[in-house]
Amino acid sequence: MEAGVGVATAYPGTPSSEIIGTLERYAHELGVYVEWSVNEKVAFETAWAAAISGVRALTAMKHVGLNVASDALMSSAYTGVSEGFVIVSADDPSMWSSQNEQDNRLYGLISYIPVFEPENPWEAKELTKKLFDISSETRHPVILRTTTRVSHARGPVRVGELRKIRVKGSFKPEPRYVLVPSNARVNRIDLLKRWSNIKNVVENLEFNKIYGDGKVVIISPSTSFSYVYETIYKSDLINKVKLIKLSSVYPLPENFILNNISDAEKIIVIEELEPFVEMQLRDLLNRNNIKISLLSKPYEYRAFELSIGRVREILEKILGASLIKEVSISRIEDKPRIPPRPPVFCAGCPYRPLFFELKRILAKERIKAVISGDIGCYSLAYYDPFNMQHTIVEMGGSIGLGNGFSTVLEDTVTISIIGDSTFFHAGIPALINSVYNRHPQIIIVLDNMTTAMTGHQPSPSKPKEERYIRIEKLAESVGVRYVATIDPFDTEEFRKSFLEALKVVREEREVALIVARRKCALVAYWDMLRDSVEIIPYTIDHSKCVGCGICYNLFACPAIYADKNRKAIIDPELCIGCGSCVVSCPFNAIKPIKPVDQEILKKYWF
Ligand SMILES: Cc1ncc(C[n+]2csc(CCOP(=O)(O)OP(=O)(O)O)c2C)c(N)n1
Repeated sequence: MEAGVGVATAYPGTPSSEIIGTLERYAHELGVYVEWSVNEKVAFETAWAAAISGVRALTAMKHVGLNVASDALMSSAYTGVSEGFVIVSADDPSMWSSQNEQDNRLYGLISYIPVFEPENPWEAKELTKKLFDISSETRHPVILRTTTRVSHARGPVRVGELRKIRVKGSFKPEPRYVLVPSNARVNRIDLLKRWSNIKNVVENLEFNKIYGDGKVVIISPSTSFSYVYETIYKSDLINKVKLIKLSSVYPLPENFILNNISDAEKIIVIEELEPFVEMQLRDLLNRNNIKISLLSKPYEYRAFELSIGRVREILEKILGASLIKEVSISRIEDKPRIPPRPPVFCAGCPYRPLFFELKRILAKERIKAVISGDIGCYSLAYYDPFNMQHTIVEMGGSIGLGNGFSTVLEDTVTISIIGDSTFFHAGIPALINSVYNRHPQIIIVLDNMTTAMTGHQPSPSKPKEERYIRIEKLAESVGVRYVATIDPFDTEEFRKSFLEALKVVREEREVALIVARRKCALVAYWDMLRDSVEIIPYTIDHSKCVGCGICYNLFACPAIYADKNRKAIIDPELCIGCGSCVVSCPFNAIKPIKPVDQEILKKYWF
């Protein structure tokens, strides 16, 4: 807001989602256009178009999101921009919430887009503001790369003047926006010229800083710097080593570094993940024929986050234990132990009865199936007691891999399972492929009308000003042979549809798609609380319960547990009155504590 951003777009993904989520709250008041786009590529393109039309723009995504947007990223360096364009890549070392821990600084290298890293919340704000200016001045996009520790940290910031926000721009047609080969070649030369300008700009970046002095120089990018600083400070080494903190990691501020290493005996680079700064530094020393020894962190430290403890280990290994005094770190072991809890579907989650029934159908009908799963809350079905996904690779990968499985696996039914947001994000092209190239698979779209896993951002199936997109209509329009819509709580209906779909896949060798639609339980619950609707919990009739354990072991709602005689008990504090567990009991022992008005429930759950 202080930089005057006019258009901000994103597709959610931890640890990036809070950026647009926060801006969204003030968007209306400030007149900023904020959008949750359908995927990262679309988010990128929307913001990029604004920036080439003279409107300051920001797009934010998690690290793997930049893979989805990477085609656009590459071209954006060729077109350049006419106003500031900041691309936020929120990386996730240690994979707290991700399928890999790729180091997106490397994207700078391949795309010729400069990469900057903030150290803490204060710097994240100030640096972002600065990057808008750098991008405007150099007419080039920039990447702000954060990591989970920075993204999820809280710290004081000083709020500055808000800049006037411009949301409307103008587009001046120029050949550089038309990347046919003849123009792209001109752009390539122009890109290299802009790059040499960017190299000059980073030399004077005030966020690159020097601390302490000594013949040992430690160079560390901002996202790792805090660990290094604290380790050195606590080891009383602050006056024996010189620390160079880098916020501009690509390109490096070469002269700034050269000036500060002139009397160094040793240089150590400490950075999380890949030796990205180190590689560039080796090249810098080589080119300048400088013979200072450059020491790397041991190979195994490429994986996972750094910490004060790990930085100390690295320094001990490189410098010898004697130099490093015992650093006092509060260890996890000192903290109170929290009982381990397996990851489970929430009470009331519509996915539970669906996976429960699917498991029953596959067992009863003796169906050999490969279950091609996807990324979302439903990924939890991989765990006990459901064990219902054989692959989970990347968003949209369910139907995508399903195309291949159904081609090469004999006597095996391919079942692809995907959520609504993931379907819109990357499932549609894979669906079209499976229809056009005839890959018979049963696709189950779990439509809870939200992007639940990342914090309930909108999905196109959630009504927005009465506008929404119906997955079944889309499937019909591309020629899916069998389309059905069911309520996942209605296990009978699901079983019927599934068996019909199975026939289509087996006998007609065509694609079948089932939309299982019911609101995310948390959304329904919050709406009921907001409207002060009474939640009527369920209970167990112990005269009927035989202690078979199906409800707490196989249906596995966290609100149900066993007493010492193995009989089930429902915790009224955790039960949200959904009633989905009723179908799990062969003895009809589960019932509400008083009559439930189904009409009221319908209003909140659909
Ligand atoms: C390329 C990419 N972008 C974003 C994410 C983060 N992410 C994980 S699951 C998910 C969407 C989940 O929504 P949906 O498919 O509707 O399932 P739900 O969580 O609602 O069950 C997102 C955005 C990711 N893993 N990969």
